[in-house]
Amino acid sequence: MSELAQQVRSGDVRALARAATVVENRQAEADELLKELFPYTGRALVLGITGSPGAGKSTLAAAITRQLRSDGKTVGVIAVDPTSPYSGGAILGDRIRMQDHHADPGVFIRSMATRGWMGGLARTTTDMAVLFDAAGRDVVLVETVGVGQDEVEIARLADVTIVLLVPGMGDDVQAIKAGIMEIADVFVINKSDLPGADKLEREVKASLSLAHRPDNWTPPIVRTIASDGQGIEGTLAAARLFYQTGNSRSRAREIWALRLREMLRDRLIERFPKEQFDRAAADIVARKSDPYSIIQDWLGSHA
Ligand SMILES: Nc1nc2c(ncn2[C@@H]2O[C@H](COP(=O)(O)OP(=O)(O)OP(=O)(O)O)[C@@H](O)[C@H]2O)c(=O)[nH]1
Ligand SMILES: [Mg+2]
Repeated sequence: MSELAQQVRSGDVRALARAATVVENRQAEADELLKELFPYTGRALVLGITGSPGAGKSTLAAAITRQLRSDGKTVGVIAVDPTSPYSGGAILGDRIRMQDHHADPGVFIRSMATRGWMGGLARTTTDMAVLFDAAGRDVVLVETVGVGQDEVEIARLADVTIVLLVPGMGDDVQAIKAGIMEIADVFVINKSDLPGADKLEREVKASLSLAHRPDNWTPPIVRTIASDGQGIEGTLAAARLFYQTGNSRSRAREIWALRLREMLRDRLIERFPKEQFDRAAADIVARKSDPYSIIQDWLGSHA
């Protein structure tokens, strides 16, 4: 085993930070490192937290972190910010730091921006979760803004997906539109100090009664006031219940089947230099060749 992998395994926080950079930047050694570490994974509980901008995801993540720390658990936090490298992640970092986790080696936070390439974010996020798992983190929290298909994909990488809704924002309708409704294993009605929580709960219940999940799980609805630390134990209990029923396992197989496809596609494409695509495109446009022969040829020489 490489020295870095050993240090990560031993829980060395500085090594974990170095490894996280290797993974995030997809340096050449990332695959080797993850290969070494993968056998030591499968122990962490990976919780995805998703919801509209400002729903309170970071506040909830910080409150859950506080709860887990007082239970003696170690935590890794991945904040995925698809829009800006500065907002979500930095806010989460600041907030957690403000609340006594500064200099606590039991909390490791990494925020990631897309840098304009959505396609790879789900993959990098999973790799990061693998890394944190191998490093012995008991719980890995993944915060993503649930607005589009890519966020939904990221959310699917978690063992348990928590969807945050907020009263009085028409969130229920938005959630259904974005396909968020189907991915929720646990619904959290955050900001339940605001008016409209009852109405929202009724609406979520109504749409749940119409949905049918293949695993027959009915997502529980938990109310929280994350900013006051209320409802945190209930949220964790609901997430653990889903995990313990074994539902996460069967979904893990689906997720890996999808992920393998994505990895195969990525790896295959990475083998061909960009110029080769450009040249081939020029040949196609000039009718010197056709896309079918080109692909056949490429696959033949790279299969
Ligand atoms: N009233 C009320 N405000 C809350 C609650 N939870 C969070 N907030 C506030 O809502 C605002 C947004 O919270 P964040 O945790 O930053 O929300 P977020 O979903 O992480 O936001 P983005 O990462 O920017 O999408 C902050 O001002 C919080 O203090 C709550 O339960 N009740
Ligand atoms: Mg946030």
